[in-house]
Amino acid sequence: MDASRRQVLTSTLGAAALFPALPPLFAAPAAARSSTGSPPREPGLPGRDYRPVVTPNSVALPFRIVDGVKVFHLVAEPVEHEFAPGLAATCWGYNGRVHGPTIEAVEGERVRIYVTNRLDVATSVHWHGLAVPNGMDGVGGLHQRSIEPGTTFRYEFQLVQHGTFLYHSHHDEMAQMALGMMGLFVVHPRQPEPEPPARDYAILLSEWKIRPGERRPDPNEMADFNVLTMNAKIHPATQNLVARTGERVRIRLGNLSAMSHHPIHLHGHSFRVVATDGGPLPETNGWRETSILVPTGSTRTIEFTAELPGDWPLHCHMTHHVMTQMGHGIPNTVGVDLAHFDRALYAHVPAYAAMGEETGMGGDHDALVPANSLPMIGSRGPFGLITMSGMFTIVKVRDDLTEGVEPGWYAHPPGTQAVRASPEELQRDGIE
Ligand SMILES: [Cu+2]
Repeated sequence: MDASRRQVLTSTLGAAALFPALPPLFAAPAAARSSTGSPPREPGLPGRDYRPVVTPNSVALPFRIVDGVKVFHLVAEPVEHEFAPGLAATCWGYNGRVHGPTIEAVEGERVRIYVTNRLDVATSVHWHGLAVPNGMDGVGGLHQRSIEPGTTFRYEFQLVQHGTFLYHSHHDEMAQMALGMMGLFVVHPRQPEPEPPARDYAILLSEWKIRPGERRPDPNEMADFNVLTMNAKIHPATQNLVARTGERVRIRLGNLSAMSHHPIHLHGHSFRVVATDGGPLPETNGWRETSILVPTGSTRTIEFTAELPGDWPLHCHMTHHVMTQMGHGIPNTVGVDLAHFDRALYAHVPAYAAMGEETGMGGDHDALVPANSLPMIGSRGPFGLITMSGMFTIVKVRDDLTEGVEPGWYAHPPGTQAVRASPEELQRDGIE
């Protein structure tokens, strides 16, 4: 961090003189250094100074500009939230949403964020990854008095960097984050990118414990999470991402799960990691990936060119993270003749669905489940059951797209789809 940036952060006369020449080891990266400066720059406007990100299943937090300061208002409150049709819970979020709306701003500008607490317990908000004056860092008890119910606190700071960051409760974190109190904080560069990607998406990963039939996420769970979400939705409620063939796509991935790191995998394409919540990565970083581990408490921003038309899954590669509620804690029935069990169990557990049976996994998706819960797996695809749910969405790449219109399922050109082999071709190729 160089002297000018430190001065912005401390607003203390003479701070620059105290640190006239920091050793290179502690120098800020060029991108951050170029963004410093006082006084604050004028507020950036969407469409003029930046192109807003798309947060699937969510929205941007509105703002107003007062005397050159961008003013936001977050309201912490209970929210009835639907994870997917059939599963809803009483969560805690911001401004009527779980998670909170995405905060978007531009580096150099000054933001003032009011936080009103409409919960019946105290809270605070931390700005994850942002270099702010210490007293704005939001850890209740350490940096500030906690925000008591019915009161409004003011956070105010200058944005001295750009990138993908997060905000979340930093008071009774285990409970409040488990109930949903988090959101994305995207800071656009002051100098617009010379070649911005055609698509810019942001996805926040999180995990929950909601026992079938219950209305409240359980914050005490520390291992066996059963609802794994992208922007607080589980497939098939996750909104698809779309791109035209040949377009460059950016996806900002953040993770604020309680206990899990998520290797997010993209089918059909490889991507480059271009930034973390610590800053941009050098363009000379040519290491390409098809899965990127997003540790909890971090962001990873990836970019790729949508080269192949189709419906390409984007999902966590932990197989239990693309399952949902009913996939946990069941007996191992693989290879067992379940005929007797089925008759006996249905009498007591209507939701029971035997794995591998026609009535269970891979079979009838609409088997009865308890009230306010989801089946173990999946959703209906164009060719039957998609046995993934949870932390799963689809990147729909098309040669032709109409903006704002869901493109539907991909139509595979003749001869480009796996099909059941005919006896003739099996014989031709010597397959027994
Ligand atoms: Cu995962």
